[in-house]
Amino acid sequence: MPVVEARPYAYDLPVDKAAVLVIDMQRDFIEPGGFGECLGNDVSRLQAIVPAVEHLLGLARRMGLPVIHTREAHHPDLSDCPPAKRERGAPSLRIGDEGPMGRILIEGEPGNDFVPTLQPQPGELVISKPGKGAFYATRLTEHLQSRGITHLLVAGVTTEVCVQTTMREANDRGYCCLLLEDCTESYFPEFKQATLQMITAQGGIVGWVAMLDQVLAAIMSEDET
Ligand code: C5J
Repeated sequence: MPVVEARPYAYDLPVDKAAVLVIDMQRDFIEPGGFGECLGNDVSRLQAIVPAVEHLLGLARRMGLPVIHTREAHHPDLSDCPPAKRERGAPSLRIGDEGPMGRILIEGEPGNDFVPTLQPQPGELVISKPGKGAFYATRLTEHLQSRGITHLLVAGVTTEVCVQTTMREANDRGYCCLLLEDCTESYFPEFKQATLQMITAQGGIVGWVAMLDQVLAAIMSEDET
């Protein structure tokens, strides 16, 4: 079995029980002119990880690992959006309002789609989620159980919000999660670093962290033996 040099210690990767989980690589969070930028965020930080996530998807597809893409999305009538989520804060645009790329966080709108180079391929699972965590109000658990998945290689944005929430949910459900440091990003670099520390503290209380190259190295060294 490949063993990834990870933090806080080595991560055993049973490839027949592993899937790649890509969180919310959506145009509205990542592209200039989208909702994220409209809120005053520097989206170039998030754009910078797109090539690494492409590499991860290429690796998964070559190896035949299941790939799951999530997107934060609500129904057009907002029936799955709690008022507390829509009314929070004093943003210039709220969920469901018309934004630069269509209605904010509404399924089917251009900004809600994945960035062009990270589009799902036929046969890959797409989970639309109304919350930050990918397990809340979705059928992700059932999908993972039906495929015998126990290990998740996690990527996506933003590290401290939807990625961390999903990892904590997965951890509570018994999944062994490895977060790929160069395949995740935040608008706030200090939040990313704090999240990596929180995940790996106390003997990996939430999971493991490694770079994509460390996963590649583990797989290649296994191939050579
Ligand atoms: C946020 C996300 N940040 N995908 N969504 O609201 O992290």
